[in-house]
Amino acid sequence: MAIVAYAVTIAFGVILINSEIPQTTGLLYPRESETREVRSLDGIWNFVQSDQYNVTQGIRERWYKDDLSKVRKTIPMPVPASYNDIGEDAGLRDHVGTVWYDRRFFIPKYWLKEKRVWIRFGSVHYDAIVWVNGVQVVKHEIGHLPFEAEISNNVLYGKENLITVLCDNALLQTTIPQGSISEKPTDNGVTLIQSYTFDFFNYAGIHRSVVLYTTPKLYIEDVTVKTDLADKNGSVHYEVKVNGDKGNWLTYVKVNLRSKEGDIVASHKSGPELKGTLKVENVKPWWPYLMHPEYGYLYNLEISLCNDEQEDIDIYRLKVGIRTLAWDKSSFRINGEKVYLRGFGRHEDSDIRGKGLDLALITKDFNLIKWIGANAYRTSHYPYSEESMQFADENGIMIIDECPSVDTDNFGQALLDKHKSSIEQLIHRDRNHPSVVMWSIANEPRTKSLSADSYFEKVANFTRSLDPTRPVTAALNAAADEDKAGKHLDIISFNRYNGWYRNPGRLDMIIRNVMDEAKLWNKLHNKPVLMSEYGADTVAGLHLLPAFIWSEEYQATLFSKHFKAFDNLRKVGWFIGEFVWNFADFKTEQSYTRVGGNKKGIFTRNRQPKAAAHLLRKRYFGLCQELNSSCQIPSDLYLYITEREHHYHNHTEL
Ligand code: BDP
Repeated sequence: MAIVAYAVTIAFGVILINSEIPQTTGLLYPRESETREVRSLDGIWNFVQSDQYNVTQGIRERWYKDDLSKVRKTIPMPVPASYNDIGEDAGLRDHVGTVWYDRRFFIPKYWLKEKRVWIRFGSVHYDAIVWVNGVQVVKHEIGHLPFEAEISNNVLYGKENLITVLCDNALLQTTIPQGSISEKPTDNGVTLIQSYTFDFFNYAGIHRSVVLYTTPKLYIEDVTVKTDLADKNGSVHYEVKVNGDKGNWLTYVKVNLRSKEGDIVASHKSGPELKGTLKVENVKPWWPYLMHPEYGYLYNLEISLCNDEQEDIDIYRLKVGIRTLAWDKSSFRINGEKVYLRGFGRHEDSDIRGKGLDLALITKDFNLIKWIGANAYRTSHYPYSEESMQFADENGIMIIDECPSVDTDNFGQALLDKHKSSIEQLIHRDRNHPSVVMWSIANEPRTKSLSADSYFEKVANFTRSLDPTRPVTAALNAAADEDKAGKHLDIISFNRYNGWYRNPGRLDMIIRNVMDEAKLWNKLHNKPVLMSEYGADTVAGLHLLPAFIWSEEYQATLFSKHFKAFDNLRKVGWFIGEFVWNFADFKTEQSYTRVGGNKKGIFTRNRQPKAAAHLLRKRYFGLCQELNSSCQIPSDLYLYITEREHHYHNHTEL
C-alpha cells in the first residue's frame, strides 16, 4: 500500500492494547441460529483495474460513491476467486496495485428495526478498503485473514445498497509477506514489476466468501474455549464476551454441551462474568485421524445469552473438541499419548480460481489426505480458510497453523508490529479449533543475524503470551549452527532439499545428510525435531530409469531414502514428524526453474496421483499400523504393510 500511502490499518472491531498491536474482537464464524441470519454476497461482482501509475485516482475521484460502471468499463468477476487467471490478459494476471469491485444488495425492513447488520470478508489479499453506500466502513491489511464491520447505520431499506471494495496486492518491505516494486523499461515504455522471493504466485482479490449477517442489538461477540481431560472426565472452560446495551438487567449465559447425536451431556448457567466450566463424564476426546476408531469427535457448544427478563437474547453454536496437548524435550503428546506427525506442506491453489475458496476442492483434498493416511499438514505459508479448519476438526487432521511470514528479512519495528498483528489475528481466529496443534511463526526466515535473534525472540514470546496451550515452531532453513531463531521455539521444524537443491541427482547422500542435520538441531536445542519440507520437482508422466531428476522414479526414490532416515531417527525418540513438500503442484511466478509452476506435488494441480503418492500411502498407513494399535488399513495395502512391519522390526540399524 505504499504506493497508495494508506494509513496504518486499524479496522473496525479492532482496538489497541498497546501502542503497536491492534487486538481483534468479534469475528465469530458467521452461523445461522434462532437469533442470527447469514446472507451470502458471493457471486459475480463488477470489477475494474486501476491504472498502475494512477492507483489513487479512484479514491481521489470517489469511485465508491456510485456504480463503478459509471466511471469505467467493468468486467464480471467471480467472488470468491483470485482475479489473476480469470481473463486472457497477462496485464490482469500480472497487475500490480489496486483493483476495484462492486455489487448491489437489498436488506429486509425488520433488519433495520431489530438487528445489527454486519459485513464480513473471509479474506481479501493483500489489503482492502470497503465502502457501503459511499461511506468507508472498514480497512484491513494482511491477506488470508477475516475482517468485518457493523453496517447497521450504513444500509437502507427501499433501495439497492451499494458495496464497493478496493483491493491492493502490492507487497513491500514492511508487509507480511514482504516484496518490492520496481520500474522496468518495456518495448512500449515502462512498467511496474512486483518482485518477491517466496515461491508461490501472489494471487490477489476477494479470496473468500463475503457475507451479510445479523445479530441482535445485544449480542455474543466472542467465545473462547479451553479443554482438559482427566481419566474419563473432560472439562470445557468457556468465556463469553457480549456487546451492546445491557440496560439495568443482570446478564448471564446458559450453556449446553451436546453430543454428536444431539443429547445434552453437560450444562452450565454462568454468573454475570459470563464464564464457567462444563464437566463431561465418559468423555469422548478429540483424537487425530487413525489414532482412535472415533477420531475427530466434536461436541456442539450451544450458548444462549439471557437476562432476568428475557431468555435466548442471542444464540450461538460452536463445535468443540476436547483434548489436551503437551510437549517436552523429546515428545509431543495429545491426550497423553505420543504423536508422530505425517503429512504435507500445502497451498491453497488451483486452476482458474487461484487462491479462491472452493468447497469442492477442499472436500476433494480432505478425501485425498485421508486416502493417503496422513494425519497432519502445515498451512504453508499463510492461514487457510475457516472452512478448511472446520474440515480438519471434523476429520481429525492436525494442523500446524502458519502466519503469512515467508522468507522474512530486513528486520525492523514496522515489520515486527505487522508480523505480531498477523499472529494476533490468526490466534484470534483459530484458537478454538482442536485441530490446531502448533503455531508456526514463519517459513524460512533469514535467521543468521543478531537482529533476527531478538526479532524472533519477540515474535515467539508474543505468540506464547497469546496462547500458552500450544507449542511454537517455525520452518527453519538456515544451517543449524548458524541459525539464531531455533532457541526461541518449542519445537524445531526444518526444511531441506537433499537430492534436489542440495546435491541434485545424488540419491546416495540423502539418508546420512537428513540424519546428521536432524541430530544437530536436536543436539543444539534439546527439543523435539520434525522435518517440515523435503521433496523433488516431478513432471507427471516423465519416467526415467535409473531414476533421474524431474522423473516420477526420482521423486519416489528420493522419498524412500528420506523414509529410511526418518525410521532411523524415530528410534532415537525426539524425532516427531515428517512433512512432504508438497501436497499438490501449484502456481509460482515465472522462472526458468519452474515448468508451469512448482511441480513438487505428489498430486498434480488437478489432484491426480503421481507414483510417489502411492508410495507415500504405503508409508503413512504403515506408520499408522506400527504406531497405533487401532489403525485400520485399507485392504489393498494389507500385504505390503504386513511385510514392511516385519522388515522394520528385524532391521534396527541406525
Ligand atoms: C522451500 C520453500 C517453499 C518452496 C520450496 C521449493 O519453503 O515455499 O516452494 O522451497 O523450492 O524453500 O519447492
